Amino acid sequence: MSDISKILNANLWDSDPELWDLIKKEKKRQVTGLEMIASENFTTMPVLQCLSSCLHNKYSEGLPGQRYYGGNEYIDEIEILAQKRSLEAYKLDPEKWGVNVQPYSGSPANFAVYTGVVEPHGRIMGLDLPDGGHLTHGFFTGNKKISATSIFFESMPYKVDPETGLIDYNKLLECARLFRPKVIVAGVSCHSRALDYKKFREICDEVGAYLFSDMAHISGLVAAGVTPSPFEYSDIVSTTTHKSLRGPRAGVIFFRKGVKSVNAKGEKIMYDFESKINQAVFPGLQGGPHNHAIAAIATSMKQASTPEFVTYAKQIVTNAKRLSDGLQSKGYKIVTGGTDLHLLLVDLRSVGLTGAKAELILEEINIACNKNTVPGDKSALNPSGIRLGTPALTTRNLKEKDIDVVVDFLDRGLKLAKEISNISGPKLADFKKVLHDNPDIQNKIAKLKDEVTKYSEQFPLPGYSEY
Ligand code: DSN
Repeated sequence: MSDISKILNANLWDSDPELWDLIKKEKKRQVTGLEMIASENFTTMPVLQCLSSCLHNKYSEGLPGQRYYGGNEYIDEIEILAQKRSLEAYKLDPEKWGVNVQPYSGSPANFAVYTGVVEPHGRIMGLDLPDGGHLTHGFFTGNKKISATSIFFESMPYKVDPETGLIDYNKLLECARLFRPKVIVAGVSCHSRALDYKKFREICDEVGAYLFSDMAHISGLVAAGVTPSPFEYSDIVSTTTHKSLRGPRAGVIFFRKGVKSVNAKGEKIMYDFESKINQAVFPGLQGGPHNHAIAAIATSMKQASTPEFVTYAKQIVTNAKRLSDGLQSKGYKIVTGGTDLHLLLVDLRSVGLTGAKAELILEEINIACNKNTVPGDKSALNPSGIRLGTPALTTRNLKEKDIDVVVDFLDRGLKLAKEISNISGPKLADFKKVLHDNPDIQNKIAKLKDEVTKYSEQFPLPGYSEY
């Protein structure tokens, strides 16, 4: 074989053992740990096969039938299939809804929506990041505009009630009346309750705003019909496809089209989102679509339309409720008192722990989660809670009885964190020092990690190769 042929045809494991070794280590981490990051999942073999297919090779700027390059006969068919299946997965009438499947992921999708329908420095309201919103819904701090949404547009946050943890819709209305936003975003990254889309619609109608729902976290639950759908009340809906939907790392935007209303003279007023959003995605913000990801969207939307997926989505919620009940029975405070969805937020203030310490100890015992602000937290840099989700564990076929075992692991891990904190005092640096240097603590961590590892290994990732 010539040198060039060797490079072109070699297996990754032969041509780049250094990288291959790292991939295998990551695979081992995924198999031997409990993945409880609420936004993560293990995607399916068909999705992975699309992602590593020849579709990756093709440039296809533009939309099907209107490409800037030749050779897109099959790419067009694939994108049209992805569009059709995306509408079908959410039972949308193609006369009334359009869809763009090209956004690279959720953040570019959201920025394309703002770029398309809000003028520069136009006004946007979204749930504040520390209250469970997303960066792209307009996050800024007292001295810095953090998200590009707050740099290129004017954003104003709405909040949750610090006592109940629930969205304060009255306050949102009051602020919206003053701020007069062009867009109100209904969407969350860390909120365990279903949103009241009807109420959002009423508020939008009163202040003349578009209702833009970002259903990224819950799009699998919406497709399965196990949580209220944003489509009935929204003008525009975006989603990532890799969270509860279990598809590829990508984004999708749905927008209303067709007749919006008929005026007094009998003239039809049409929605005008389609060209604005399509043009914002390309050529406004992106270049060539990721065709391998678009194919993977197509196959994951097909999966999401099956009875098996409904069973999966129901189990995600059942598992999250069981997790919440189990933790509450062991004395932990769950923000809002429980969950309707796939995640929950544990408020650790009453047990004298911080989110950072909890995240750290759980990582030490092979449980992945993330520290998170809880309502009323003074500092976003030192949050008081952890966010736990069940989509990934449910993909690995954990059921209620298994969640009880997970609750026990979490409780033992958090009690160990408390023991360390009692020795170290409040500072995280001192906590880390005790965690790493104290032989008794190290022994306890090693024992618990071993139990978690052995338990996790009983739940293989179905259909997966060694990478
Ligand atoms: N990073 C995601 C999450 O964890 O919620 C949101 O994009």
